[in-house]
Amino acid sequence: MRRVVCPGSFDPVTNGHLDIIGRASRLYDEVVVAVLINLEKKSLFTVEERIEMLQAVTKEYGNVRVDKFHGLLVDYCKQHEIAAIVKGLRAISDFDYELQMAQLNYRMSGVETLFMSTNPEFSFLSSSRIKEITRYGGDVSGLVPDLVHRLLVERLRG
Ligand code: COD
Repeated sequence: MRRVVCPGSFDPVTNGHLDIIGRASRLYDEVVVAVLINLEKKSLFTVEERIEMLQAVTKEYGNVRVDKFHGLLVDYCKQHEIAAIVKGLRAISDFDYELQMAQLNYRMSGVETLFMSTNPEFSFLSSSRIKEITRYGGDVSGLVPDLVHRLLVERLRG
């Protein structure tokens, strides 16, 4: 079974994340979307809320499973027999950071990282910008799934 992981914070999932997950799901037998439990970082949505959103928006793919993890991603990969990490690359600024992580992860474990170039339609998207725009009354419809849009507006504008 060719199983890969798409890891992230997903606070919340955007159409950029979803594009990478969907494309990976067409290439591999199973895609595990793994949400990082990071107690040091303040998040808008709880890990459980993020998992529920991800499950709802990836349901149609059929071969995508959503899970959470803490600690090192490569330890999670070993425990779950995952041979590769799939990441989306937006710009040069992502590349420096992602290359270092990919090389460290390989050095630690032999787990490969595969990069997919972002769909240009979503290359400017990040969860933090989405939250900022929504908080100040901007419209992010079309940039996140409808369900996420509703929950964002509810949480940030009451
Ligand atoms: N288009 C395409 N892809 C995108 C877009 C977009 N618009 N936005 C994000 N992505 C992709 C990127 O590949 C990104 O890596 C991934 O989605 C997740 O994005 P975020 O912002 O939700 O998540 P991050 O960047 O906070 O996630 C970082 C990880 C959790 C992957 C990382 O910190 C990690 O692996 N942590 C575990 C601890 C560990 O193992 N550390 C050692 C590393 S060497």
